[in-house]
Amino acid sequence: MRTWKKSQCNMCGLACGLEMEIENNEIVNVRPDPDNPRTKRYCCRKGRAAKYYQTNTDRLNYPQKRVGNKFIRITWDQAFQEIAEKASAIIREYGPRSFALCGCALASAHSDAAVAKPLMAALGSQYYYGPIGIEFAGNWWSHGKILGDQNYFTEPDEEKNEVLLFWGSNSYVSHQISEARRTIRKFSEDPNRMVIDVDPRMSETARMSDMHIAPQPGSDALLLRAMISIILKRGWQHQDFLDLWAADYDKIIPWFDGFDIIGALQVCGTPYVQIEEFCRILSTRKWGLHQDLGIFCGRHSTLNSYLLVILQAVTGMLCVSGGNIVQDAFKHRGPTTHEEDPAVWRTVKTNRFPVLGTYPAGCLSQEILSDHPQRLRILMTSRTNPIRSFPDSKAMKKASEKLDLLVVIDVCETETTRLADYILPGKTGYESYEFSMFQATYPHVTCQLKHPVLEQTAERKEDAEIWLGIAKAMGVIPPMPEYLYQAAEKSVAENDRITFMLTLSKYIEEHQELAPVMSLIIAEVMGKAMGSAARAMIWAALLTSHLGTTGIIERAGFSMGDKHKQLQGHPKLSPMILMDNVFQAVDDHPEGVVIGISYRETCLPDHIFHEDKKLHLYCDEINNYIQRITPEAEAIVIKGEAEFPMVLSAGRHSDGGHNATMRNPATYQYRQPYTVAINPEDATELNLENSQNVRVVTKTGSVVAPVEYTWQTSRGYALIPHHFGFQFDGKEYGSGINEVTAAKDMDELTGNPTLRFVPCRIEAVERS
Ligand SMILES: Nc1nc2c(c(=O)[nH]1)N[C@H]1C(S)=C(S)[C@@H](COP(=O)(O)OP(=O)(O)OC[C@H]3O[C@@H](n4cnc5c(=O)[nH]c(N)nc54)[C@H](O)[C@@H]3O)O[C@H]1N2
Ligand SMILES: Nc1nc2c(c(=O)[nH]1)N[C@H]1C(S)=C(S)[C@@H](COP(=O)(O)OP(=O)(O)OC[C@H]3O[C@@H](n4cnc5c(=O)[nH]c(N)nc54)[C@H](O)[C@@H]3O)O[C@H]1N2
Ligand code: SF4
Ligand SMILES: [Mo]
Repeated sequence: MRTWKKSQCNMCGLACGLEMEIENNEIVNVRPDPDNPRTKRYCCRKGRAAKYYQTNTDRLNYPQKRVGNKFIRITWDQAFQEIAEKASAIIREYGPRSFALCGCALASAHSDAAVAKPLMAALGSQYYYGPIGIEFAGNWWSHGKILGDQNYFTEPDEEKNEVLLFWGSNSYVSHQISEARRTIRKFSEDPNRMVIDVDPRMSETARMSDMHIAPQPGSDALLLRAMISIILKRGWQHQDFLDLWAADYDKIIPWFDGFDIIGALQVCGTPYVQIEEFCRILSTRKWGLHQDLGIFCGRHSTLNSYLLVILQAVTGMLCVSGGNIVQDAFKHRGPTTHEEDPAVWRTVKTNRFPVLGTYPAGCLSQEILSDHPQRLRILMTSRTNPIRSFPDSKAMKKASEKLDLLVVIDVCETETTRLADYILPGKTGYESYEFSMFQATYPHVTCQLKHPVLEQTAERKEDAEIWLGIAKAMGVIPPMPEYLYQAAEKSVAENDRITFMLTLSKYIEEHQELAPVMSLIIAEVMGKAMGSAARAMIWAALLTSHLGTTGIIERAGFSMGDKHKQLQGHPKLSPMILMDNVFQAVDDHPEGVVIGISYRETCLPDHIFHEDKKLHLYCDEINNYIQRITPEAEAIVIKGEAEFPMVLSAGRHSDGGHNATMRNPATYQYRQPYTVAINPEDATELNLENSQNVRVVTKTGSVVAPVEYTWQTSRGYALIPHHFGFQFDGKEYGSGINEVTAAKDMDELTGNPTLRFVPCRIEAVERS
């Protein structure tokens, strides 16, 4: 019998609602879920292809341990026990700085982080690595400086924007904004709205846009400095907004006053008239911005993200309805990192700080390979494949071999599992409970708990449960008393989880030393009662959500109801009673629920966290940095050098492939060939025929790929997709793009890797 079940895609940050048709415990059909309150009837072809992610010839079925060059099958108990003994011994000898955690999230599946991060903290370590340290760090740091909290960053208010601006993002292909293709088409077809794209090449998004600004790759900082200078010079800034909200507007004027606008735009290769018109539009219309890897992995990544916030402020479009807004997700990603705080660890070799708790990805191999006595020795990962996805794969491989202990949790065999000491098989998001923390669509705050749509047939466990198993074996939480399990079971049976919370709080009061691991205790005890640690974790996340005290939840129709009337005035318990009702609704509706409605009118004051309730536009780090962004200095790097005259975009998020998650070649064989895309004029100049093999050489290494002629890319700019360089069913597919990137090439301020600006040369490969 075939049945349709509700689910959610985990391939990109949008977490689109999916309906899956299941027959004989297999996904046979996928369609967008019309009942999903956030994504409605939308999903892209990657969501539709979910069955290729699920059904994989290289699936892992049982725990394995490396013995010599072979892996042998072991039991879960043996795996947990041995991992715990080895990790504990290493930490005892070398201290907690020897331990790092990595990954713990897919683009939109975050349940395992809720267990793994408290485990890391309980072991005394701060070292968390993940893709955040590849993409968002500079942007979050910038918002942290200006708004006062790294959790809140701006996105376009698509419902009300007049202009939708993409900067370094190819959203028509990569999505990343809600209902991307539908939204872009809507703006493009509406005579009163427009799409503007800033991208060196004629991407799919640029082709849909009404205005395409094509700066030289890597020249965005110059362009942004020139644009803000034009706006201020013309007196187009939104002075009322600045007077009302900015604490220190005067202090940033010197960054732009007297700047060589003409010289800068010449280096950018963008005509003055076009840029002036662009500035006029941004100063007179309601615009919203989506920035992505062209900025995050570009040159001057953090400075650019910072200047993009300044651009929003000077045009009065920062945190305002119709402009750029902040989505209120139901859970914070973590506490803001104050890097000046001496309690925040710097990496020992590279002296880097984290942003929102995440260290730069490029540091990982360097920190393992260093000979510092406090170097990293233990790495535990889930839901990531750092050998492929972190900069400099060769260094990552060497580092993995040097580690004393590498534990990898994955659903299938990968480049990283092959180097592990222990491989632990996870369930996919369709075999287990799962949730994403990126679930907002402005002004609606939504929440969806995925329920398993497939039965488990092999010896796999939910990721959150695996982390919990390691935590218990390491003694991070002691055995729990039976009465707590009973209280949890009763509370679940009676739909009254607050009573359990009261019992647990009392237990923690009596065992203060367990307060820091309370979330692990919930995962264990409530996880048992609910049949899933991940399900218990979303309950805990909702119960402690900061939204519980904002009124945002009540606006979506939720109340405390009749439960625990006698506790309803209690300042701590009232929000929990409210949020427990929200959990009930979320658990009852696997298609997702609108759990809150943000306040449009007060977006700005609601999201300024500085004590003076003002925007802090100035900071010393940017002041020092921006002085170096001059046409003369920038031209030298942007124009390239003789040995490496071209620029490689080391990665391209293209239609058929998805990072390294979508390994089954059936999904992209004809949509996403493994090529190096270059402009036909460059190809002619280099005397290259379409489809012939070339070697792309960078200072780190080289890869061989067939040439693809395309007018989509600009002169001097080559692109290789990053989905390749893997084995599937014993066969090799392409080369990993991080064979040619360098771990050391990272943003000066926050350490994002420079993956979209890799100087290279292209050589013909001799035909045999
Ligand atoms: N189909 C598909 N979709 C995906 C993914 C996938 O693998 N496949 N991955 C998902 C993930 S994890 C992410 S992070 C997103 C990424 O989504 P995107 O960031 O949209 O993906 P990219 O293809 O890297 O697009 C970056 C754009 O920036 C441009 N660019 C490069 N250098 C510069 C520069 O110096 N300045 C400017 N202004 N632009 C520049 C490039 O030409 C390119 O068009 O996609 C998500 N969606
Ligand atoms: N040079 C270069 N490098 C890049 C990029 C680039 O453009 N160029 N893009 C960067 C970006 S934006 C990102 S987001 C990263 C992505 O890189 P990673 O964080 O490494 O993510 P994926 O490549 O998607 O790999 C995810 C892994 O999780 C596994 N997996 C899938 N589902 C589950 C599950 O339910 N449980 C468990 N335990 N495992 C699961 C998959 O099998 C896969 O091995 O790569 C980055 N690296
Ligand atoms: S847009 Fe993202 S979340 Fe939605 S279906 Fe596509 S890959 Fe999945
Ligand atoms: Mo990403």
